[in-house]
Amino acid sequence: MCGIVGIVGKSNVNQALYDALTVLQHRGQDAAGIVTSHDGRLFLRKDNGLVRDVFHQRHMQRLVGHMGIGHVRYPTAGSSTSAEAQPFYVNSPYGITLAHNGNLTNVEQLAKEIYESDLRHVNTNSDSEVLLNVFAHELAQRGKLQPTEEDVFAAVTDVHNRCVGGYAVVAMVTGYGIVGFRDPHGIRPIVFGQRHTDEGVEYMIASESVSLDVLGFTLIRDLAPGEAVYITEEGKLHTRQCATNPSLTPCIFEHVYLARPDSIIDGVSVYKARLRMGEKLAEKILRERPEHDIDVVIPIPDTSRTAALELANHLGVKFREGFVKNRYIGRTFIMPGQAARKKSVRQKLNAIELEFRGKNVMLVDDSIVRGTTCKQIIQMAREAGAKNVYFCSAAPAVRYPNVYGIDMPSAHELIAHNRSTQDVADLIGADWLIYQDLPDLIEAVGGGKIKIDKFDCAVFDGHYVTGDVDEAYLNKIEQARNDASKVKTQAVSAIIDLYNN
Ligand code: PIN
Repeated sequence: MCGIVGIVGKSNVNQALYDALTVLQHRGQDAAGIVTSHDGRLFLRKDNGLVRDVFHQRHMQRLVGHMGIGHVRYPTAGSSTSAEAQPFYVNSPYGITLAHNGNLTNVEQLAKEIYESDLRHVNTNSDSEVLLNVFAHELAQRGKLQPTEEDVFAAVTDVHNRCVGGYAVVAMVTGYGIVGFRDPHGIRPIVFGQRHTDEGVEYMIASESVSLDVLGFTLIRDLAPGEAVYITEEGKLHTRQCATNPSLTPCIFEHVYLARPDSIIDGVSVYKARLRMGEKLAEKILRERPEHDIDVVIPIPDTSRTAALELANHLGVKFREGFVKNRYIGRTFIMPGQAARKKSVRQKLNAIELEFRGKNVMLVDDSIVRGTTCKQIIQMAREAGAKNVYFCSAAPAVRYPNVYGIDMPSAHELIAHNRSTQDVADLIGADWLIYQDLPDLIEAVGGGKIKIDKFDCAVFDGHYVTGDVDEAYLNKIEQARNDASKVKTQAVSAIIDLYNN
């Protein structure tokens, strides 16, 4: 998962891009980048790290120009080097930079075509660089010295015809404008909005509406699946449906925990969707055990708080904060003679004992993925004196990998893969485990004022909406992830050896 932003302003946009990226930081903490354009020149700064660490005063001063794009990255598959930080750049045609959230499922075939037919070189393993080259090639095919919006939209149509997967994209055509587009299934989110200044109207395209709010832009709307928006450097806005068969199946996991609760995606308030998840869970609990003996509902901070609150309300049970999260986790230093150890849950969360002692507690989390964290949390609740520890997940069991740009473990690392609810309960040590049912989750997200009846729910039901994901593809990504993690482990051991010798 990543965050993207693009702004066409009336004065320098460096600060606004930086601020928007900090608002999107929850979508990726691995790397950050901004590129701006001024007088036909590009200015780029990108590196691994958080937004506040990547950009210093000296970088910001160089990022001049009244249009630009930015990116925060969460590694999706494979290793993540700073060379793969975004935006990416190609010099021909016009000088195009691109930032992308999502994942292409036919990237191997595209990479081959780009090299063998389009005669273009791709320098990293990133599918975003592939996407950029496809877009650049298709725009170059129009053969124009000055591209019009028609040329840009035609190139997006060609991208849709060639690229399969989930993608939300911002690209800047140097000297001309910024284009944003969304895959024909609308899997990943992307919105655009405007703000009025004394010098005129400024436009922003972004992954989530919250970045518009915070910067004083008003939301115009989400991009429809397959649609593109093109804002010229002078500030003229054009939109166009560029796909032949668009159909909205947005990623339901955005609502489970990826997006900020103060965002609105495809017209649905993430916060409201989470409240409804809590309500649905309460109904299920009352169906399963009308005579339940839950004394208190305790959220696992932070995402699950909204669902937990409404769950408690509907059960008529007390809602209490039982865990406090440390917001200032420090770095892990590798000392000579010490192995690198992951920070334990205990360093991040601490229990308030008096909320647990002698009580039957219902812990609520947004989802159970690997099951490693919730197992430790359940143990902490027991050590704090809970009588019984029940656990509920606002999402159904995560049983299948994600291939559309969420960093999810491969199938065999998912605790619920090929396991029943009781198996998972036993493994994580819960006295009772309740998962949200998938139809309830769909109803919670798509059954509010804005009706959406189809979502990408692949992590729950194994149905991949692009239709091209088969066993062989899943095996391949599993292998790639294993190889990448081996490379990482080797790199860490090499560092440790270096210290030890
Ligand atoms: C919470 C994100 N959420 C917490 C991610 C952990 C599953 N985990 C999925 C729960 S927040 S595990 O957004 O960071 O607040 O128990 O499956 O290991």
